[in-house]
Amino acid sequence: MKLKYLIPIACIALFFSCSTDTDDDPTTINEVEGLELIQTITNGNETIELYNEKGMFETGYNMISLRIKDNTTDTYIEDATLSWMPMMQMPSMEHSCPKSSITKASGKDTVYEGFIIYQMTNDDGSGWSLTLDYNIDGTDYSVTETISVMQYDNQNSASFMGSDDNRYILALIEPKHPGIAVNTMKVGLFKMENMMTFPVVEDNTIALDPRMPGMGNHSSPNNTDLTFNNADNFYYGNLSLTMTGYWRLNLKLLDASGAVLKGENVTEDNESSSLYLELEF
Ligand SMILES: [Cu+2]
Repeated sequence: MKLKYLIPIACIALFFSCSTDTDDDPTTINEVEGLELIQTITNGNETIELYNEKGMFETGYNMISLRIKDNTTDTYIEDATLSWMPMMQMPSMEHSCPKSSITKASGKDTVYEGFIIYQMTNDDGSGWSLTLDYNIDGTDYSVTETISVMQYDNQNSASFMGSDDNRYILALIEPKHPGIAVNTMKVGLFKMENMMTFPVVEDNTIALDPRMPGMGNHSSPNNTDLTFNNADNFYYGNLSLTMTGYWRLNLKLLDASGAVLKGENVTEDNESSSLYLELEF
């Protein structure tokens, strides 16, 4: 056959093969696009993949995406149920940390997601393990694997004793990308009921006073205190950042009756609250 006939045939063949791939084959859609692999955990016939934006666990709030691969068929399982238990082994005891349940990521076929808030770690990232329990087609599976949790640069979470003798864990979730603006500030607040149980604390107030210690400890206008949102169980307020640099977000935790559980006002004589989070941009 002459070349002038072959070229159109080749083009038509290419067109059909391409359009077929994108329309019908779900494996060409990358459901973890933009995420970095943290770790894979193999358990018999399944491999569990853990992802987040940075490809590593760090102290503070971690949003985590998971997939379960069936190693026999090399496909991702779409109808599993999962739960998890992070554990830190310390010299004298072991404890867990605040975590969400694991749910199917909205609009995704193969991705599940949830969050874990690591309140501490060892200098070399050691100490933590993650147990994953999952059910596929009525059969239960469980696997435990060592994980690394690195220390985040700034104080993005705080673990403290309240004046009511309860231990609390507070974690900064937003702003993830702060700007010179009034930013939405989102935090999670949990009570350490025991070594394993960290329920959400509802209906408290978190007073906010951001300061720049490197610049005469100046504040910023139009901040608002954080209040509880029962739609998603997090606290929200307005965080005003007037310039780039290091900010100390001085906080005061008040219970539903207005009693101070932790933190102090920033004054001429007291440049920082004992309860604070840090932010640098
Ligand atoms: Cu610990």
